[in-house]
Amino acid sequence: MKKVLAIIASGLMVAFVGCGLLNPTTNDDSVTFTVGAIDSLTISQAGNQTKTITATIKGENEAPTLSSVAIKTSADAAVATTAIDVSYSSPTTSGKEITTTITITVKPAACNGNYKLVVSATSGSATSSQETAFKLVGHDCGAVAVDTVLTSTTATLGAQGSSNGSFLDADAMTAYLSSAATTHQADVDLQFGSYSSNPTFMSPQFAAANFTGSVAANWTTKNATTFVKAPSGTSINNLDSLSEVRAIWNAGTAADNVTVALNDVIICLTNQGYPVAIGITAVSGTGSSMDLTVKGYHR
Ligand SMILES: [Ca+2]
Repeated sequence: MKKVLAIIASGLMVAFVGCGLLNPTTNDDSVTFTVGAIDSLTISQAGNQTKTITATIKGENEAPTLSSVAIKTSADAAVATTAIDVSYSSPTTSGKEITTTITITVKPAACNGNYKLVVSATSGSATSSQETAFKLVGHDCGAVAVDTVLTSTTATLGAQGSSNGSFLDADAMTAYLSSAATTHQADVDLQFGSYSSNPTFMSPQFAAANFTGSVAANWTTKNATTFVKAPSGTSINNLDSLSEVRAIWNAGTAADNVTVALNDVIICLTNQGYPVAIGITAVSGTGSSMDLTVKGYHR
């Protein structure tokens, strides 16, 4: 019977501790947060994207201490720093308020989805967190692994005087003649033509401004595509993984137009944010009548 009473007594003790009756706290410490909006960020396969916001944190009775700044998924899972990294400046204090600048770095390996920035601070006996939701777009890891094996597709491109299409959606490696290209202008990544007497890949934005007679001049969406020419000797047949294509992109200098010749490999950063490798595998005709056979490694 004594043992039973002892168990009941210890149970009551736990209950009192749980209710805080043995150690009452009566203060009005609290923390309030003002954190900038993040909204939507775009993942680029060309490199890191950063977003900088300001967080101001106020303590009711004393300046708070910033205890942590972290990125989590909307389901509270941790996020690898190889995908999304976060850093913050040493907070400045003004009265009972601190301010810090938070930098979120979205890396090519990040995946589309819903995330949140979690800022935690302590003031006196109060510890609180503030969650700021944001969304990442531009890299569907469900459909495309980070280092995916790319698909090879061949297309024919013609300069402005050719009967073959001058416009290419590199994401699908689909060539379009002018009227179809106008229909698909949001997807078109480049125009091929004889520019300044050189066979040239041009972004629709560059063509619209500089290439006389380009239908892109009348488009409402003129993609600002950029290109990197692979080092001489690069074979298009060796570029069947996204990491290989990305490595050439990262090592090069991007431009909105690039001259092309037989056996060249051009990395094109598409409107979808992906680098696509395009190899010139055959050339026929000259000048404004030139036709190219191109082989692209794309998603
Ligand atoms: Ca495209």
